[in-house]
Amino acid sequence: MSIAVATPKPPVNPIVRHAGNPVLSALNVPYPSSLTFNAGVVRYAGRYLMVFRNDHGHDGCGGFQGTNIGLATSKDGVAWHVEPGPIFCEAEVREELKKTMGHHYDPNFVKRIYDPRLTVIDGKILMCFAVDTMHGICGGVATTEDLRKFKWLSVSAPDNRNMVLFPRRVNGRYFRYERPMPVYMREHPESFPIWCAESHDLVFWGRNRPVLGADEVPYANSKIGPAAPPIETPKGWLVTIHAVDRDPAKRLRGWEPKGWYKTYYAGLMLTDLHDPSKVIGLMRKPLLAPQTDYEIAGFRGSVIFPCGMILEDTGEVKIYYGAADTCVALATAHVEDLLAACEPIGA
Ligand code: BMA
Repeated sequence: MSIAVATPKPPVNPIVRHAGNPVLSALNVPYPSSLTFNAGVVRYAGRYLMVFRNDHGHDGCGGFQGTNIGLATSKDGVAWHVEPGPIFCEAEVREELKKTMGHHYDPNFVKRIYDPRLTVIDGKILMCFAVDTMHGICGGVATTEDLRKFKWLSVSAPDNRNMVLFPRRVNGRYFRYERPMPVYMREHPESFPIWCAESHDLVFWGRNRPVLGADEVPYANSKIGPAAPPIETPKGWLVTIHAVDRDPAKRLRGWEPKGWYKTYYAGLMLTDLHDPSKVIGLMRKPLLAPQTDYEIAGFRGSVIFPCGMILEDTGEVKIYYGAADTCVALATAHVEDLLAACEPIGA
């Protein structure tokens, strides 16, 4: 009689939440802070650097004073020390935008910047961010030597955000994913896809084209967007996405006064190394679905919003995500497991 031996299957969901989550919250911030989330992270000059969105002065009823950007540093990517003051405030946003827009600038133009993502290209730190303006939401790219002073390189036309830069040029050009959100000509409201754009100098962006549609992501019925800047592997660019399931019949936990009914998942895709507009693999289930208390309860409950991803020399991948629009959490996986989780597309 032969005994059947089960062949081990690759892990269905290869990711593990850090036991000490959240790794950063308003409690760690030594200046006014209500919500500390959506953080870009890079490894730079022997340290980990995190820029995070800091919403301050929330009154608990949805009103708040403003948003600035904070900086935290770490030796291991797990324990973080927050610098004494914010690195980018509303006043600086207005100044930089004035320079970028010239005589088209209106003092009421900008409201705030938020959701920063970091990328190191050729040893230089670049930051992408969203800007809320009187004309709509725009996406910006800035460069900085020291994370104290920023030079704005470009601000997109509205409505666009969630820009993430690739860590190197592809076919000689800088590359980014982005998520425009035009509402006209759309069959389903908020069904926004991920797009890409290319640039010779990080200032002028063109060759815009769609990459992945919300309808291609099985667990999304609404918008999707790029999450953390992509990491390079021999098999392709590994890219986290966020994906939204919108159900107005649901009232999810949280203290968003308008009512909150959108679940944000983290997802994963693999794109072609030589043509990142081409998706070659997709994880059919969420990489992370809200399940822990810090992901389910907060300002907007059931939100997972990655903005940072680091590939360590050991093959460990650290993924930093905003949880419930309230704090920053960390999850880890092995790069090979992440690659195995992406089902081939168009093979
Ligand atoms: C998105 C952005 C993010 C936010 C997320 C969940 O549309 O506004 O800043 O984290 O919604 O509320």
